[in-house]
Amino acid sequence: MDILPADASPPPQASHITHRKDYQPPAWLVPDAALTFDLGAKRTKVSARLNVVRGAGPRGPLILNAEALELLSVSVGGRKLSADDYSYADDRLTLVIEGDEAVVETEVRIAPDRNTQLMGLYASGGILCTQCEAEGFRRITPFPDRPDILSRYTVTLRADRTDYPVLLSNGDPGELRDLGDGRHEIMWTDPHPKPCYLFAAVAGKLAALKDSFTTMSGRIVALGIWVRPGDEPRCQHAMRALKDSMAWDERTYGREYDLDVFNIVAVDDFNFGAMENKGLNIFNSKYVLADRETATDTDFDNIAAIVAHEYFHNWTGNRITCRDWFQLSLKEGLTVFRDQSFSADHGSAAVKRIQDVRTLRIAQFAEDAGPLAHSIRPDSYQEISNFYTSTIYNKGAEVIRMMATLAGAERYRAGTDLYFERHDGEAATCEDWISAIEDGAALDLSQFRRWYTQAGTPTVNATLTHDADARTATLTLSQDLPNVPNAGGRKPMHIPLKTALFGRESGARLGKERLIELKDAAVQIDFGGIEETPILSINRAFSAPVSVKATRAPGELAFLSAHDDDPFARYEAMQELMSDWLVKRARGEGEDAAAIIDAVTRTLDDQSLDDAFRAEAILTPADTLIVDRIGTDVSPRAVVQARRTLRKTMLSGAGHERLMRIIESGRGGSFDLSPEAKGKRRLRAVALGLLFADPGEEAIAAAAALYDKADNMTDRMAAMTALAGSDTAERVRVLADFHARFRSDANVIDKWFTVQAMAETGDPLATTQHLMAHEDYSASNPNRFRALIGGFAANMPGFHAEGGAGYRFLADQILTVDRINPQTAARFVAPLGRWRRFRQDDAAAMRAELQRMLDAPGLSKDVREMAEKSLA
Ligand code: 0A1
Ligand code: ZN
Repeated sequence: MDILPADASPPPQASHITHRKDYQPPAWLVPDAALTFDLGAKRTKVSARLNVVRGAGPRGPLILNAEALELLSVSVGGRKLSADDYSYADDRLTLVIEGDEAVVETEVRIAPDRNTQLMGLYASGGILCTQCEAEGFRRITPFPDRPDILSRYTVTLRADRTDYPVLLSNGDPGELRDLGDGRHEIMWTDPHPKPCYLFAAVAGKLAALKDSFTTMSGRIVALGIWVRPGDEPRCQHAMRALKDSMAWDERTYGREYDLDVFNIVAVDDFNFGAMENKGLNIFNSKYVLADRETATDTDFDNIAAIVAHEYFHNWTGNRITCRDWFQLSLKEGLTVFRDQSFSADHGSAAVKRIQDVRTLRIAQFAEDAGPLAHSIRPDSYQEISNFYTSTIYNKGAEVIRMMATLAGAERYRAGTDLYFERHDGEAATCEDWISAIEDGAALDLSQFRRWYTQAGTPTVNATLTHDADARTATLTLSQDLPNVPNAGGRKPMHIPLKTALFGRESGARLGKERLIELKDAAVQIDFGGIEETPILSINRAFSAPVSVKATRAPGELAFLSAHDDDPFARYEAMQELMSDWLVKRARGEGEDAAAIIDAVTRTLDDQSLDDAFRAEAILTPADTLIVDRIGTDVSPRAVVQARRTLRKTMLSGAGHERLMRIIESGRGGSFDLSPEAKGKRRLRAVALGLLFADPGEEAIAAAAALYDKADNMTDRMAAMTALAGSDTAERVRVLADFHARFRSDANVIDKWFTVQAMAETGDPLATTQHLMAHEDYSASNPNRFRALIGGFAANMPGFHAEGGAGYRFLADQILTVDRINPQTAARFVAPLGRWRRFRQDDAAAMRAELQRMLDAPGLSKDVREMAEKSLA
């Protein structure tokens, strides 16, 4: 693979800021685009014939984005232009066109095998594939690369028959024709006008798992999941998920598929999870291939969720796309909400909610409190690829969820029906969505709109008082909006809070759950007929993405952890108990853990709770959440120490025997993916993890046995993860065995790298550096880089080791990968951007690394934006 040496890198470009308020409709539209590809890994020729007509924007020349292209020819109206007739500079090809329409033809040459950024047309292990969102199409052919230009595509693919027997693109295929010279060709026609970021083409030696789906109106859709020959049987789970998704979208949103073909292709080199190209989704192979020997239950769940996500984009993203990239959450927030609902409907809804909230808090709350805070519809950006954030995706989904909560199921559906009716075939805005929901669901969202413009996580303060004589309770609520960068205003938000009261004596719920709509800065709400001391359960099911600070009497959290009938709230009470303890401990304040031990043992012994819930509830909160709670001047080492102490205390409180019983129970039965079976394995893994807070011989033997006898990857990984964190001979044996067993499977070897990079035993930095020298390590494969370097960045004691060596190491790795793949590099800056949280020495060392990156010659715009904003 070609990697430019440092001194050959282009000089840094001045950063350009794009503002939402500057949106102008396009000067030119492209109703039809005909593309012909003469494909080859070293050289590909792309010929384009575009019908262009003037659009509603200001009259001007036709400007085609063109990046990393070797321009061979340009013609307008059949006349070939000389170099004096056009300008090609700064990645733009500018043509002056006299009339109001024209036929523009271009020919360019590109080098897929030198495309290490994985944007545009690139090679992944012998397969040629494309990635165009957000601005990759301009690296394939000159084109006005913006999402509000919708074109009808015909695509001809020509390639060597032996190297590229399978040729795929969007829409419906024509006949495969032999060209007689060792090559063949096929034409794909997509009848649906689409933005160029949804274009896709794939060529390679691929085999498919095939199936079909009959839509609600009787259309028979041919389904194919294309993978390396031999891997077809490992696509069964993805295929099941695809068919479930198609049925679910018909049932739940009334949305039917609209082509005769739907293909998915898996590739090993991919910047993100997957991409929703029209009729031809391209996936990171990690989110397609699965069988019980190689995929964990989490992998299985992720595969189903991502297959669903990309499929659901067909309506929310493709049929209705985004007018500009500021509207990204229009498709992403909505589609995440849809995939979350799909997963909830196909498994344990409570556990799904708990997991989604955990992700939101770890990734998004941190982002929303830091230097990169932005609203879900930002006002400006530099590099659009840096804006595929947890805020756009996960907070965006929470905002949609709140609308659905406010409307109720039926009215929400009326709102979405109206949205599809109004905007099908258009490039729409977030405002279009909000208006459709307002009109269709009969809601007033005027204040609610602030969720789109204001950044930062609101805090809701809650105090409940009880007047025993009057038999009333009064709930006082207030909201604080944080002062974050790009806050976009700090006016009171419209916050839906599911709330209930419980009786301390009876343990029962007092009356029904209420949906309180907090709109004012502060408010009082009265509850009547409250005879016994009430206990407050608020933000049940996490009905709003806020932090709740409730004034609580001692014992209230323990009460809720035992009695709340909302599983999320019950889980939350346990997390709060543990978080309070950890925060105090990390600050050096002593605290008795009796209430936690009591809650943990009670939860473990409560057979009425399902296993997956019990596992989630006894997990200690992530270190990063404790860091965020403490807020400033945090000693990362003290947080790690506090967590270790708590886990040891929980272990001795719960007792080895109780945990051993859980580990042994239900093993050896036949494997299945039912929620019950998955729950058992999850609880077993969590119990084993807790046992390893202070592992004795028995624990080590149990883990080794679990590893050796495992008939599935979930158990095997649980055992290997536990052992990897211990300083034992079994650690060495099991890690070596795992590598030997799975050496030919890249996605499994990624796990092997991650487990070791995250292990807290020994010197994590030395372990990680040692692994970088392993023959299987490669910085140019994003999965492998994420597995090892991302694993290390998540290793608290390793990354935050005293003296700053972990920070220096991460910065070095970012600089290395920046030369290969700037988008991937930029995603690793965030851990250093958290410096404000930490003690002065740590913070200074983190800042120094951010500065060192900025001073490095040839730094990409992507990393520059992240590092600059992190320091600001
Ligand atoms: N739209 C995709 C996310 C995605 C974005 C950019 C990519 O390439 C750099 C790839 C995928 C989704 O939401 O799944
Ligand atoms: Zn998406």
